[in-house]
This record gives sequence, C-alpha cells and structure tokens, in this order.
Amino acid sequence: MSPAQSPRRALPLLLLVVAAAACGGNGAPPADQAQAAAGPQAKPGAPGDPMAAIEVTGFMTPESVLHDSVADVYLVSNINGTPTDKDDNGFISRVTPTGEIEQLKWIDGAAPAVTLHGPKGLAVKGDTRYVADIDCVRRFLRTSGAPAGEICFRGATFLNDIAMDVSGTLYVTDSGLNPDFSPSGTDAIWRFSPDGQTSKLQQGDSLGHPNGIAFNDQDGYVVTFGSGEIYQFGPDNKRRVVLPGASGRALDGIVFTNDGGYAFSSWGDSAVYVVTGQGATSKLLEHAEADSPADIGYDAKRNRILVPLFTPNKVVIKQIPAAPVAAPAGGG
Ligand SMILES: [Ca+2]
Ligand SMILES: [Ca+2]
Repeated sequence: MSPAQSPRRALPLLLLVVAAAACGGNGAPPADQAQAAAGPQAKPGAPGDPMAAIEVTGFMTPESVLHDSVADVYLVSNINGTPTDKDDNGFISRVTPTGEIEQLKWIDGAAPAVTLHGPKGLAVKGDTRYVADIDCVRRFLRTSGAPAGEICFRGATFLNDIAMDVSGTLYVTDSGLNPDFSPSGTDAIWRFSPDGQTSKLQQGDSLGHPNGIAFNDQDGYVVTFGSGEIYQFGPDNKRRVVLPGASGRALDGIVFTNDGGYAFSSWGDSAVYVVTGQGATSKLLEHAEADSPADIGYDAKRNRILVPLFTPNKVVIKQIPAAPVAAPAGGG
C-alpha cells in the first residue's frame, strides 16, 4: 500500500476487497465455502507438538471467537455474506478446545425465531450472550442459545465488538461505515446495560473507525480499523495513545492475557501480535497463517489466542509461548 494513501482512502478499498472475497467475487462460491458445504474439518497440530497451531475449517466469513469459560467451548460468529447485509443468515458455531466443530449452526439466523444478519463481536455476562449485529446487540441464553431479546442503538451503522468492564458495564463499538464501506460518520463507543439503557461514551471521526475493544482491571483499550492505532481510556474517559496510528495497518481484535499483557490482530500486516506484561512485542502468527485476522479471542485456561480468519473461512488456535526463564544471576 502506497504511503501516499491516507487511511480514509485505503479503508474503503480494503473493505471492498474483503466484501468481494466474502461474496465469492464473480458469484461462484469460494473454494472454502464449497468445502464448508461438504462439512467442517479440523486439522490438529502435529502429534506431540503442543505448540503447533490447530486449524479449524468450514466457517462462513468468521468474524469473532470467544471462549465461554463456563461451558469451556469456543463460540465463533459467522457473518455469512457481507458485513452489513440484513440477510438473516448469520450464525454462531460451537467449537471444542480440541478443534472439533460441535455444532456449526448452534444459533442460526435461518431459524424462524432467530434474527441474526452479520454477527460480529461476542460477550457473555451471567447467563446471557450478547452478539453485535449491524445496528442492534442481540441477546441469547448462554446455555441453550435461545433468543432473549435485543438492544438497538439509534443511528448506529456498523456495530463491531462488545466488551465488559470490571464493574460489569457493557460496551459496543460502532466502526462508522455505510453498506458501501464509505465512512458513515457514526463512529462511537457506546455503553449499555442488560435492560437496554444506552449512551455514547465517546463519538466522532477522531475515533478512527473503532473496531476491537477490551478491558483490563481499570482501562478500556480500543484498536481501530481506519487509523490503525490503539488507545486506552480510563475512568476519567480521556483517551491516551498506546500505539500510534499507521496507514493500512487495519487493526481488528484485542484481548488481555494472563501475564498482564495483551494481543491484537492486524489485517494490514497479516499478523497477530502479542505484547507481554513487560511490554515486549512479538508476532504470534504471520503471513498466510494470519490472513485477514479478525476479532481474536483468548482461552485464559490454556493461554491460547483464538484467531478467526475472515477471508479463508478458518479459525486458528495458537498457544502463547511461555516467557523465557531469566538466566540466574552470577552465572557459573
Ligand atoms: Ca449475513
Ligand atoms: Ca471486529
């Protein structure tokens, strides 16, 4: 991507490529979708190598993965088509930690009682699941997946990721994009309650098309698809830059990890980065293994990053390597 291109110009181009890929371009189903029709498959890592990535195929435009630590299952949101089409064909899959698809269409927009268009970010609070879906957040029972109402956000165009802070308050980002992926001007971080109270915590173009959101004990962290930056906001609601923006970096997901660090995904770099609690940054996945990495999840029990690959219709499960043990002082 030319350095002369501004993020604002680069973003619609990137998303149009994505939309074309999601649609199969010329109308023919992509090879991976044809494979999905033939049934899901898991390709476990090499036997005896616990650090090898587990690759699970058979999804349809997977956008987000969440570890439900109570059920010990990975939930995958599948847009199935383009991100803003209200086509009611989105679905949520259940995947076991060993990489088997337990149920591909566990919550299915095609079912008469379920509305689900282009599901993206996921969250669990108590016995309720929350799913961001274009302009509403849809609720489902955590255990059965039965629909349990929705919360809609006035004027929202591209609700993307959901997170919960330490006090249990829920947040959802609006990436501020029209169906043709031009900026819609609705960039926002919304705060909402389970009973449907909504308010804008932050809004405006300076949010840079906010995408992934996550909370540690005190602060919210946001990664942006447009400006390619990471910023945090604390209890005072002031924004502080964590990673300065870069044209074309196109960040999607962010999670906090057990060691006090975090991980985030970049479409522009085809990479998933891990930042340790001490601040050291490394690539966990890169190149083809991280083609269009969307909203990553985290399995805190196993210290794994869960990576939906939006265009190749895969999920990659990857262990974070243990930190090197410091050499004992004095040597000898
Ligand atoms: Ca859809
Ligand atoms: Ca996202």
